[in-house]
Amino acid sequence: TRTPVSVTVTGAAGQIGYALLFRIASGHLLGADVPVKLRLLEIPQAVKAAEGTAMELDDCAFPLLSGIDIFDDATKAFEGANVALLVGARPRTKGMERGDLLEANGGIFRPQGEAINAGAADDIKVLVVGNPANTNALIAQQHAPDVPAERFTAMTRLDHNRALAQLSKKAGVSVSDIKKMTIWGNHSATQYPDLFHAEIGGKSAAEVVGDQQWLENDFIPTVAKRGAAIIEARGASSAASAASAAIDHVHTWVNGTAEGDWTSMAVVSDGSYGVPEGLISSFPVTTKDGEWEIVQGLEIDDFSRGRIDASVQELAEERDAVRKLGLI
Ligand code: NAX
Repeated sequence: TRTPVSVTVTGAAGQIGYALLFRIASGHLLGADVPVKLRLLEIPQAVKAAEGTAMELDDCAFPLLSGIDIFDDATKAFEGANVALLVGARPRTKGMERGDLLEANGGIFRPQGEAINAGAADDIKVLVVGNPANTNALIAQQHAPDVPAERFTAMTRLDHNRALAQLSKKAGVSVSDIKKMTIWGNHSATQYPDLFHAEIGGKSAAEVVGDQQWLENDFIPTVAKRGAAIIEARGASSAASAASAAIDHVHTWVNGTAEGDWTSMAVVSDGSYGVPEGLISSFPVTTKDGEWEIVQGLEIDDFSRGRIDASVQELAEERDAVRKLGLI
């Protein structure tokens, strides 16, 4: 039998954690033949709640789950980790300025980056879910100098999946009929879901829909503001859909994108498409053998250029702000 893969999950007692852990343990993260060991990280006040979730995980008797350890210390939690899902973060509360938010999260993601650097397995893959996800990933990455930068990614797969769902409804096709969806930029309201390169039956989705009004005034804002709409309706932020997207992100990264398709991941820029090198920005990527590659050579028209630049500008401002705070 295979050696279990160690998966560290932070914020394990939170609502995304609750939706995520059971799917990891049942084999959806890595595959139905891959045993997993869970390492849960929580703050001391939430360790008891994490223990409760661990009891329920035990009670599922998942054949692939070979153990659960719970920590309130990052260094221990990331020891030997092959996959790290950084979900726990400091949410923005009333009266908090952006600087306060970035600083509070720097206090979480800096030590976690250091802990990953110190003790994670050589093949560590990191997905940051906790917001502001792209910049939290940048902070962690900057404090893990011995880990290849490309192992740090942030999640825009939920935005990607939201875009697939909205387009499938509008075009009256199944989500599996849609290929090459892209989210560009930041996981924030400035993100740019791109229908010009997305395809339905091999044709540009923007052409198939043929409704620029809808694309600009309905589709883009609906996808970009979906998180707020969920909070408004549910009284709580997206949890199961976020967990599902995290599963998709890692599964695709490890198992590869399909021929003729790609996915969206926020990854360290190499300067492609005018995105400054080093920023963790969402791109169209293909994956193979556990590595990602930014899709090259796409033509970017003026409309898309403006949208991508605006979101990337926001990322550059966030990076400058965390630099000024001495967090990177
Ligand atoms: P919850 O508040 O339910 O859970 C967060 C958990 O993290 C809590 O149990 C808390 O004790 C724990 N935590 C805080 N600091 C920690 C630390 N230093 N180490 C370990 N654990 C720590 O939030 P939840 O709804 O689960 O959301 C988690 C994060 O995901 C939030 O930052 C949220 O904004 C972000 N999201 C990101 C999305 C994305 O697409 N990238 C979408 C969904 C979600 O909004």
